[in-house]
Order: sequence, then C-alpha cells, then structure tokens
Amino acid sequence: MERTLTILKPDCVRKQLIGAVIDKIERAGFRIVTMKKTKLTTETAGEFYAVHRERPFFGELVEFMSSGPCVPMILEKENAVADFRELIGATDPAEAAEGTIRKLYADSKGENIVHGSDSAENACNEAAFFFSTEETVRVDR
Ligand code: FUP
Repeated sequence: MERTLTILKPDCVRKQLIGAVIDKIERAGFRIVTMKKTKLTTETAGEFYAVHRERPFFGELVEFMSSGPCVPMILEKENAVADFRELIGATDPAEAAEGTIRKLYADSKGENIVHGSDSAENACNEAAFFFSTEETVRVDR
C-alpha cells in the first residue's frame, strides 16, 4: 500500500465540486485516510510550493492557493502516487486526457482543481505539512 497527498484547491471548493471530485477518487479505488477543510495563508502556500519559488508563476500560484479554503486529504491505494497522477491528468487541462479530473473540471494550468504528490517521498512530506501523526495514524481505522 502507498499513500499520496491531494489538495482539493480553492477553485474546487468555490465551484462546489468537492463531492464530485471525491466521488471520482473513491470510484478509482482510493481510500481516504484523513481529510479536512482549511485555508492556506500566502506564507503557508509559499512554503508548500517552495520548490517553485523562482518560477514566474509563483506569485499567482500563492495568491490562488490562499484565495479561499481548500481540502487536503491523504489517500491510500497500491501505486497511489502514480495512479493518482493518472486520475487527475496533466497540469494544463488542455493537455489532460479525457475523463481525468482536470480535463473534466479545471479552467487553466494555474487553477487546476487538484494537487497530487509527484513522489512517495514528497507525499510523506506533504502529508506532514497538513496533518499530525494523530490524524494520520490513530484516526486512520
Ligand atoms: P502538478 O504536479 O501537475 O501539480 O504541476 P507542477 O508541480 O508543475 O505545478 C504546481 C502548480 O503550479 C500547478 F498546479 C499550477 C501552477 N503552475 C502554473 O500556474 N503554471 C505553470 O506553468 C505550471 C504550474
């Protein structure tokens, strides 16, 4: 079993697509380990996306990610990291495969409905960014 970290981004929450996206996630065989609704600040959004600090889109990314509440979740499944990236599709919805979450629901590369960790190691770090050990272990089953 592997875990990945997703965030239902502020555009997903604003468009009232939390339920639709969770339905896709559960139907694809992912188990929700834990989840919550929270709101990032420009500081915490910048920390989460620190790897993109030097990129031209960093300012917009931080503004968007702190523009409203979001729903981070830890998901579990065999091959969770790669399978989840397949389920959400390419970063740019225009390039995302048919039937993927971003193809179905995202407006743009910047506002693309969901985040998905790109490696098991990052998934672990990103899970710790949002959730305590209490939330990821004891509440789990
Ligand atoms: P992904 O792994 O698909 O979430 O994509 P990246 O890690 O490359 O990018 C993280 C976030 O940065 C994206 F979700 C949206 C934002 N971004 C842009 O706004 N413009 C870009 O050209 C690339 C990424």
